[in-house]
Amino acid sequence: MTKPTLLQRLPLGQQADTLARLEQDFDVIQLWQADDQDAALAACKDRVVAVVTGPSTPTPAELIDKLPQLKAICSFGVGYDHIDVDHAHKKGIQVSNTPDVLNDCVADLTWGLILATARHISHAERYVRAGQWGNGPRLPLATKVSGKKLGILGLGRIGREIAERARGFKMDVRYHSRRAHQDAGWPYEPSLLELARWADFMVVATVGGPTTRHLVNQAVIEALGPKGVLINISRGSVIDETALVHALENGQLGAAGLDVFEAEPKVPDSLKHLDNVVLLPHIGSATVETRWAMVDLVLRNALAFAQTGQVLTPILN
Ligand code: 8YV
Repeated sequence: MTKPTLLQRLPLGQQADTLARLEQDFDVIQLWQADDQDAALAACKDRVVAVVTGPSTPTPAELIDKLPQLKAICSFGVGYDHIDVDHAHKKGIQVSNTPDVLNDCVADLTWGLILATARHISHAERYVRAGQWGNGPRLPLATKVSGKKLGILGLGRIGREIAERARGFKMDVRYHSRRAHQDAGWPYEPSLLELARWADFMVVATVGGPTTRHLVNQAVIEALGPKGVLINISRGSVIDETALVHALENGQLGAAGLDVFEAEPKVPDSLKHLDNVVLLPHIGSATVETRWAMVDLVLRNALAFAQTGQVLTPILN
């Protein structure tokens, strides 16, 4: 019996193991291996029923429309702003992501960024490596973290893990999101501007995409203020990066810790010259354990679709 065709658009984990698992139920086309990807896509487009994809290989409506038999899109990562999910749903195509398995690692990295930014860890390390300890100017004193006020924008699964970890730092937590969560153990702040005015530290943990684009604008950044610290572990698009750079350069914002940027992997050069900024290359989920769990969940979604017609972790909106 011929197997349904799956289009794998990006490499995942240990290639041999991944391929062997997918080949149990699919005829797999590894698109990224093709010398001419357009030709390879044209050759298989009329029989592809499932696609494995991720943030580095966007799935807009035009691509979905090129695949008339498509029934499932299985994406690597929890964020799905790189997929036209509404368009897929209108055509009856299921879309899955990899929720939950990365919550701990992204929340852990958030705390790494909070501490590195407030306590000048990266700056201090550069200072030691440059031989300035004992020879150069003194490092400026840092900002205390414990006991401060933490505002969280977006209290989803990751936002909650970030908030849980704040207990150890004896911090006062409030959050803002589209609506209050009745089961949340932290006070809801209906105005993002007010949250920024109140907070010492503000963490962006909301979804990306058009609904949240530039939610953190100049007014919000200025409300956080010259002593405020802004952390972003979600999507660069949520913060107006031009306004952020301007505020950091002009002392209207104290400091920023960023794992994500508007035009990744491009990072504005002006940010690289500032010592009150910590810059990371989108590594929130990048541990051996979590990346393996993400790959495993992508494969389980694809195989569940082949075996039952349903993915395991569908995106429902
Ligand atoms: C990326 C992420 O998927 O899950 C997400 O939404 O942003 C990350 O885990 C990962 O970095 C691959 O690009």
